[in-house]
Amino acid sequence: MNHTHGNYIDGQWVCGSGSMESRSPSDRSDVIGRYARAELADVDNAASAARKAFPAWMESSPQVRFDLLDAVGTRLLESVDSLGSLVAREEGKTLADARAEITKAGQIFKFFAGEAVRMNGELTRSLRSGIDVCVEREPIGTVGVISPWNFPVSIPAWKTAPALAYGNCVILKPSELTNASAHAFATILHEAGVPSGVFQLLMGDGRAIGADLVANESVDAISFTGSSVTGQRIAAAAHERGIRLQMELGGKNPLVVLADADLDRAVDAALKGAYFAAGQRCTASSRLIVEAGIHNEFVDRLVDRIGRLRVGHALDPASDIGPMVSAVQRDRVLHYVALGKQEGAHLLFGGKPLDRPTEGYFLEPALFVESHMGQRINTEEIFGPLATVIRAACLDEAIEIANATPFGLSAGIFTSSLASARRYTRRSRAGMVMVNVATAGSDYHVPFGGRGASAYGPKEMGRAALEFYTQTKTMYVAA
Ligand code: TXE
Repeated sequence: MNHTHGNYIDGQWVCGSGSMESRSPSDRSDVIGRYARAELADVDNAASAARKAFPAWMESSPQVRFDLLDAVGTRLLESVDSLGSLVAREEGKTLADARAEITKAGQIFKFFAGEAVRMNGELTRSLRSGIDVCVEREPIGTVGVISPWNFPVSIPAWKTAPALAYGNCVILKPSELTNASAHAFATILHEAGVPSGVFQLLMGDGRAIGADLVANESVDAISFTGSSVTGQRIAAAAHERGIRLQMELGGKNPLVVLADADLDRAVDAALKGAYFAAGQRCTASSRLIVEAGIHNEFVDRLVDRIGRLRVGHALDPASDIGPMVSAVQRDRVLHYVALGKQEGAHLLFGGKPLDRPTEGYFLEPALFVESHMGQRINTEEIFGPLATVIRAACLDEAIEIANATPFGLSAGIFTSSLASARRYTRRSRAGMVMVNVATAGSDYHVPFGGRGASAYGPKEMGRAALEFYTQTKTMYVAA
């Protein structure tokens, strides 16, 4: 295992002096590969290659951009099994989840292939006679994409695809925990024929290479998904330079279950929303707000289902949940389990590390009950298989609890009352609201993103992506 996989700069695979090893969180003895650690000079080289490539890419025919994105989409869809296995092995999500992620990434590229062709402007009459006004959309330039580990292919895809479709160049800085997945994604773009400098990959530490990317004067915009703390650092640096910024920063998503809900469906959505993907989704249902009349029955049924979840190696098809991505993430969840107990919540199920035949970061899914909003386990993002149940007397109290965090990404309600559902959807402070649907899971053709502390800047995906990845130019034309 001496080979080092390089960064992708100006159409070449480049290795510097340093490298990082990627290992499976399901089995610490499983070494996936070695990956080059970018240096400051690599950031400079990538940024100037992008600057050089931008004019031709911006001027390229929409058909050229359609063809490239369509080819990338096809290759992603053809590699659902191989790339899915790699993502499961490296990130720790189950094979089924990983395959679904690659499928979505492929579909996103196909969608934005079409958007490249549909990139329309606006033609209108001036208020002054004899003058026409044309509002044209143009790309911004070089976009730095800084991505996390929890969706190591689909998040780079949903940022890269619109950026390229609208004529921008991209420099991707993936999480250092999922270099193998990012390298495989870059390989697909390379093989599909992306022109040199239009898409590049820089692997390395966030605080070094990620920060250098934000600071580089040839980078015109940053799209980031990750933690609030890192988001604040990036925002400070981006504002200093006055560049365009979009951030997706996680959540503390409420799922309200009213007494008139279909309990089977509500329990199923709570279980999957809270625990699948080991709770490592920004849209995970981490707070289950249950109306008093059905509280006990809901909890009994949920605990029964949690007890039947199989936690194991991500590549084992029998596993419902894989390991945590890293020791840091596992210890973070264990810290919150201890904190919840100290704060007086009752740990009804789980919360302990699990031994499995291979050495990995396995955790028993945890459920706290008798919990309330005065506890930090209900206000801070934990990002693991840990959910709380909070009792609510009525719909209005449930809404108040649901809105009582600075976050506002996804919010759900289970009820058979249209009136209750509409009251909830109107009063929710989240960017995405689900009625009788789990809080996790979203489509690529409509806006994705949150409010408050969950997001900054324009939404992602669908037509909303146009807002971030293009800028308008207003032309006044007289004959
Ligand atoms: O995220 P970081 P981490 C949350 C979740 C999780 C916590 C920590 O709560 O427990 O974040 O995860 C790069 N300048 N989410 O430490 O640090 C870094 O290299 C520029 C929520 O992995 O935010 C990586 O590529 N870049 C979430 C990316 O930022 C920097 C998904 C994210 O890393 C940088 C993942 C810097 N100074 C974690 N420091 C979601 N919203 O879905 C780091 N990076």
